[in-house]
Amino acid sequence: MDKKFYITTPIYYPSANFHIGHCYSTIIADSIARYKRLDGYDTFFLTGSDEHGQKIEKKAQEAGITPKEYVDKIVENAKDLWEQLDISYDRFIRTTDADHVKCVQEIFKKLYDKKDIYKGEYQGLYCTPCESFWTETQLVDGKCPDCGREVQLVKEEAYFLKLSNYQKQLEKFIEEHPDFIQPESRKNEMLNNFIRPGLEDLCVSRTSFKWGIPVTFDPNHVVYVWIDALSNYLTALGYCSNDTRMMEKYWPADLHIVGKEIVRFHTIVWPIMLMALDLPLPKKVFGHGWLIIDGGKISKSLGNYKDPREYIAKYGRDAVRYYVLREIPFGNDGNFSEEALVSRINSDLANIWGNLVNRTVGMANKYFDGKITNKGVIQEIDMPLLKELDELKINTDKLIDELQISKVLELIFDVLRLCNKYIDETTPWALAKDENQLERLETVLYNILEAIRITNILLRPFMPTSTEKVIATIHSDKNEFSDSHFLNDLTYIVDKTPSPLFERIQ
Ligand code: ME8
Repeated sequence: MDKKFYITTPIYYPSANFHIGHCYSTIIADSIARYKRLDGYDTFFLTGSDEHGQKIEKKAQEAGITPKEYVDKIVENAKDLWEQLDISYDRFIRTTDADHVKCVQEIFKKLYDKKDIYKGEYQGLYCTPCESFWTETQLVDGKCPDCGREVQLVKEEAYFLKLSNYQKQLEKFIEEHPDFIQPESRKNEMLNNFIRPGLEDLCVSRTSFKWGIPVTFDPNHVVYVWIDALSNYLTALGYCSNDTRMMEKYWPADLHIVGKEIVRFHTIVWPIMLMALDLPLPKKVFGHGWLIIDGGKISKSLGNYKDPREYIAKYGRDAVRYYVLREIPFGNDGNFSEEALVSRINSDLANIWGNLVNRTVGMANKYFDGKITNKGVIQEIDMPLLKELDELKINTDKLIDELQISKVLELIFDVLRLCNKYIDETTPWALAKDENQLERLETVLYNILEAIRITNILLRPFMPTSTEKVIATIHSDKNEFSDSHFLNDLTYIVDKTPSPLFERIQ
């Protein structure tokens, strides 16, 4: 069977410009998508914007423009941000795209015809900023448990999705697929706090505002924004079109990357929609932690953040990518601060990686006029480094599958650190003084160049720009994942005057 990989980010609300938290999910997804592509998977990477709902309607009203004008501006800004961060998405889906609108209408109708959606009356509590319904008992101090703001009592005629019908089936699926919800702690939270206590049917239409996808057979109603949004993962594959190739190739999704606060929608509502549509369920939903600023979640509605472009302009896109990927361990929250970003640039990117490349290229120029081949004078002291290089790809593959992105970078940087230690131990400057040691010296430099080349291949998904620079500096033409092991017979001709990979920041 062909290797395929379908990965998605949440589609974000364009209620305000995207911030570093949105960058975080998108950079993770981009890095994994790039990794899988380089690893030979036919990959489809989807991101986009979730444009309907009461919140956006209100924002547009406040700004005195139509909702579509309002979101158009923010989407343009978002696409520019993704370009600046080198996000390699295959489609940016907008929930206002014609194919999506049509498909959501068809999905809604299909579920209605199957009697999984029925008409009733909704009376309950709604948090507009989160576009979430809550029950009295779910509130915390009478407020929205997700954002802490006031909820409103709403009462309207509405359609409902029969979540209750699928409760047992969902519980069984989650128990039989221990990898479906990651990390494990979120799985337990979903089972114990939400599913096992009993699922109430979900209100899936609204009549009190207009900015949404109309229900075709009852146009006073617009489709609830979460039903609209979750469907994007299918509509982007042409689920409702005549061309079934994308669905056949990519469905089910391999990985939905989401923030921890929306795991609930992705592991309860979404699987139930899919069961009702008789479609297989996604293989994995990964609920990552939040970037925190001064102890609080960075959030559009709190406005406690800077435009990510400021960091990109100041430090470069790869530094921002590296920092967010490296700083936050699997599934945890992590503090975001400019100081920590600078400190990561200095300690890892400049001191370890940049310094290694500079030193090595400098020595290759000084001792061999920039040309290095393998003289094969191996010694015992080379073994730890060669062994690490041998196992590196196997280890990064495993960590990627476990979604331990921070650990992947830690592992690769450990090897770079080991190279710096190897230089200190093999003392090329001493070897250079002895005529009889020149072949050994060239072997040492060859080993280090191999280490630079191999680590660079595996860093490509995470830092696409800087790794291109390294490739150009050492003039390597073996840069595919299939080349990520020690090769004996390369000739390196390094740059005479390379510019530093990363400058130290004062
Ligand atoms: O929830 N730290 O959109 P949204 C880390 N439209 N990630 C963060 C973050 C932070 N501080 N802030 C936001 C929605 N995110 C829906 C999604 S999907 C079918 C519909 C990221 O604009 C994280 O991925 O509120 C979070 O889940 C998402 O942005 C929320 O984006």
